This record gives sequence, structure tokens and C-alpha cells, in this order.
Amino acid sequence: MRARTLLLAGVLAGCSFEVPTESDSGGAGGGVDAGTIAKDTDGDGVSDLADVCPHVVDPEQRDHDTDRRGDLCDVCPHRMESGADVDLDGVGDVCDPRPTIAGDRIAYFEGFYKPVSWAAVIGGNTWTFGNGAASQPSTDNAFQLIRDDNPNLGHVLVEARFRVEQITGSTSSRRSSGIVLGYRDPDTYWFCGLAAAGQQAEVNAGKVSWGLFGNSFDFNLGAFPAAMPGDWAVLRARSSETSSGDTTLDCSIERMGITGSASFTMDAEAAGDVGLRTNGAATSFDYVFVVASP
Ligand SMILES: [Ca+2]
Ligand SMILES: [Ca+2]
Ligand SMILES: [Ca+2]
Ligand SMILES: [Ca+2]
Repeated sequence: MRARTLLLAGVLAGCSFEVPTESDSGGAGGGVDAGTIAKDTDGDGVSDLADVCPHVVDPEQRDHDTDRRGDLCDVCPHRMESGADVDLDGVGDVCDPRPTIAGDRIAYFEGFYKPVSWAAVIGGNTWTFGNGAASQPSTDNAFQLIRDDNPNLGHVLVEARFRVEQITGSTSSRRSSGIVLGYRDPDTYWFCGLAAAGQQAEVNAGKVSWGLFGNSFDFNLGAFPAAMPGDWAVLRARSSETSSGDTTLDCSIERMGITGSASFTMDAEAAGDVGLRTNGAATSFDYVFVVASP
């Protein structure tokens, strides 16, 4: 709605819908009053004055956190903040896993504004995309999505905003929702998320792998003193290398002032895809923000 309003504002301001030429930026040209021509530096059809990214072609004008810096040029597209970036690596201080060490980069921000290309690697593709969320309505079985462009990101910080709508009453299904990191195949990946534990929930950080007795999930947990279904929660998962060359997965969840965290260290290289997973829990994901680190 905001993007439409801005676009309309651009139209009303008389902005040109053509790629600007030198004469456009040079002031009065061709006998046209310069004041009637609104400059559009990136030529995306939105005048600079209204453009949330004046130097990036973004005709859709997406601005998830509504801070007037568009998703494609915002150093933290999911959080309203000052735009400060002391190490100048393009990742804002408040969302940079290493705010004073350069070398991190925003791999992508997905706001689920419209259907996107994520592949269902576990369970059927019964997800819905659009209206600002990726949603899995099923409270039965496991479902897992992986972003289709298959980036091998190595160490990452993944942040997602999600809401568990409902969980199954069945205890035969391990009810959980969260982020997948380091996905290699349906039997090898790391998981960070919220899981049901009686009337309350817990944060799980761990690794799924294929072993002698089939699939196993080795994990550590932290308490989350509230029920699993509830309001929107922010989930952060970060993989980083330890001094001995192992990988540590740090997970934290915050919802309405309630927090929980867990971490898990494994003798494995950080590699693979980023995805979303639900098991016995109907869940909506509002966004996914991914920073890749060396
Ligand atoms: Ca633009
Ligand atoms: Ca923004
Ligand atoms: Ca930074
Ligand atoms: Ca940094």
C-alpha cells in the first residue's frame, strides 16, 4: 500500500517514466521548465524525491520496515533503525553479526510479497506465498522449503519473523517450526527453532543426520516459557566457526518480551542452503533475512 502511495505521489509530481538523459539532469532543456521535470536518477519511474532507493532500480518500492529506505538499499531491511554501518560492509550495525568487522554482506532479504521460488524438499508443496507471508497451514507431518537458487553461503546469520498459528494434538509428531541452515539433502541439515514441550515450548539448536538407526536429531535446548503458538516472534540463527575449526549454531527467539536461546557445536563445515521447516505446526513466516560471513 505504501509503495502504491509513493508511486502515485511520483505520478502526481509529474515524474518522467523514461530513462533520464544528460539534458534532464542539466536543468532547463528543450524549452521545458526544469521545475516540471522531476529527476529520476535510476530511471525506475519513481522520481528521486519519492524513490525509497533513488540509486537502485526498484519500481515496486518495497520497504518492509517502512523507514523510507527501500528493501534493496536498506542496510537492515527488516528493522527500522538509523542506517548506521560503522564497518561500511553494507550490513547495518543492529543487524550485522560482526558490527565492527568488515566483510559481511546481505545475501538476501525475502519479504514474501508475492509467490517466490522456494523448493519443497520435504513434504508436499502445500505452502502459500503472498500477502507478506509464506504460510504452511498443515498441522500434520513435516514440511521443508529451501530457497531455489541454491547459494552455498557458508557461515550465515538468518533472521526470520514467524508465528505458530496452531499445533497438532498428536504427540507422535515432533511439533516444531523454524529455520534450516546448511541444508545438503533431506537427511543432512541443521535446525534452529521452537518446539513444543508439554504446555510450554523450547528452543532447539541441532543437527539432523542419517545414522545407523535412520534419521537422528542431535540437539541442545533452551526453555521458552510460553506456549508454542502465539504472536509473532523473531528467530535468529547464526553459524560461526570456533577456534578449533568446528561450527557453532547459536539460536535465539524473542516474542513479546519472552526470550529463549540454545546453541549446538558440531564437527562439520558450515555449508549448504537456507530454508524453513514446520512439523505438526501451522506457521506463517513474515520475512527471511540472510547475512553471509566469511
Ligand atoms: Ca529506485
Ligand atoms: Ca526499509
Ligand atoms: Ca556493518
Ligand atoms: Ca560486519
